[in-house]
Amino acid sequence: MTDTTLPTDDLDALIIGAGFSGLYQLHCLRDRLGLSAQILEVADDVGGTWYWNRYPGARCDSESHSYCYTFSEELHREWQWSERYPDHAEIRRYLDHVANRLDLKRDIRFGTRVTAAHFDAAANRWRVTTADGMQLTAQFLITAVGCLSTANVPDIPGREHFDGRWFHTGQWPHDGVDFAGRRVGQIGTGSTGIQAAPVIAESAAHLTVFQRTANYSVPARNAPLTAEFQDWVRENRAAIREVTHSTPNAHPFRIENRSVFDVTPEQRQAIYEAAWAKGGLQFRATFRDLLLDKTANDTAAEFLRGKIREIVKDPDTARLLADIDHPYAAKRPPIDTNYFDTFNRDNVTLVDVRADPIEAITPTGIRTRSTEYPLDVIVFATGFDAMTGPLLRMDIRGRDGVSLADAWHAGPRNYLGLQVAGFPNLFTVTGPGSPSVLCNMPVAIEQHVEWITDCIAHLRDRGLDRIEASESATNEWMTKVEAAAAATLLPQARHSWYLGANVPGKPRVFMPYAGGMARYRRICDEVAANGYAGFTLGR
Ligand code: N01
Repeated sequence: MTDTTLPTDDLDALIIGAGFSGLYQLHCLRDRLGLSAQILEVADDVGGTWYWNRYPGARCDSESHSYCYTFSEELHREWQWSERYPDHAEIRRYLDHVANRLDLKRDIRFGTRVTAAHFDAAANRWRVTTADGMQLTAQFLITAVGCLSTANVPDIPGREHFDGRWFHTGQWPHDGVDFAGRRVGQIGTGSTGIQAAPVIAESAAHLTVFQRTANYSVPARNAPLTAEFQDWVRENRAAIREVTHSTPNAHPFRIENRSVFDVTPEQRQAIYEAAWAKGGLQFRATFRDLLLDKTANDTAAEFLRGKIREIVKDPDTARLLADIDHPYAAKRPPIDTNYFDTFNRDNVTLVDVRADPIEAITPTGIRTRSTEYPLDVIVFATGFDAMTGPLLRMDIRGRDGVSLADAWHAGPRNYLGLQVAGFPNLFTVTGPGSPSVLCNMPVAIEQHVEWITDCIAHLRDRGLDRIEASESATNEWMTKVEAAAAATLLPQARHSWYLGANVPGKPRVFMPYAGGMARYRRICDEVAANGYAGFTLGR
């Protein structure tokens, strides 16, 4: 698989991953700064998370006109999205278009898994090893590995003896899965499971959804884009960008500057109804205090529970679906197409595995404490070892051979989510400690990639060749990350992957920076304007 036509000698920069981050990073370093740079990518094409996530219903929850690059007027003008939310195939087509348009593929080594990256202090080089035994060196190493790319398949006893087929949504077969006539069990009701269940139910003989934590969801209201809207998008790149750059979650709509308590209960109900009818993540933007004040949040939570009870006809099923243990949006809020209505189908059953835990996978199905469910297919919509997983599965070692796994044994620690003390010239695009997953990702990615590019240009312009985050700046930043989360209701979702709680043994640390993308951008700009304050620059 490895492309043997690419040079393997010393490069200025190596980038790991060919998704949104890696592609833009390659373009910036190679075409703007004139560096020698390559991407190493395990898949055999571009796409990043969208290369792998092809499960039924896989579609972006960000609206298409903001789920794209904004750095190029030409790219913006020549690409037209077809739906309010792009599906996985359309996003792959978009990234393929970008890669071809910018002629990026000639510097991507596909089918190449990085297994190790060790910093050689004497040579000031990163020595990178791949699974097929190749060795490459580079001055700068940039991880563009995504936040949600290490599948979390729970270690349920007996899985290896299951006679049917099982799949994790994040590693979905490219030729699809035929559910016709099959009894399907789906474990997991996060954003992925909520997208997948309605589509699986349409073709499966029977779908059993195993729910451990009930979840809120707001209708996506996906639809084809009108020609008028497409024209508006084409002509309004700057205005869309202005909004995505100034809002905390980097979406193309603003959070209303009003408190839940500024309006009467009747007005509030009308606001929630209108947001429900409009659909999408804008529901979270109806009031500024939804994620700050539990009493304010309760009003949205109760509205959404009421919708579940209204939609789902069987009262016991409705009760289980509405029995939600966390504030609205304290976990990443899903949006859906017919999720709750799916439980009105004759061929769909909900099982509460909090009350009746899964004990084993048997050769013929899933056994809970009380019941055996015969199945032909099991779908694990069980999420990811988020944020740190993709980094820690590589053997990354900094100065003095210290491993990233050791440096992060109690949870990720870094400065601005961009650099780890002791790991010079290593940059982590959308790493833990940055807003990343709390945002519309392409906006967060562009900011990181441009900051890293400017930083490397700064070093080169001054004849410097090394940059490393200081310990003291790291300590201060980690305090800010913790304080930003504590100021919100986000840590109240005890089972959230933001906290690492979904992976047994993972340290419970709130990983992303919750202070908002706009504020984060200002902080990063100030750090750069102050000569990269908090970093040590040298030769
Ligand atoms: O994963 P999740 P996801 N037994 O971790 C359950 C992004 N995304 O893939 O909550 C039984 O949220 C687990 O239960 P619990 C988005 O950022 C984006 O759905 O731990 N159940 C939960 O219900 C999202 O947040 C888009 O109690 C088990 C589910 O599996 C992130 O990806 C679309 C279990 C996992 O939910 C991850 O979402 C989809 C076990 N042993 C996702 N282990 C778009 O924008 C886990 N669960 C398109």
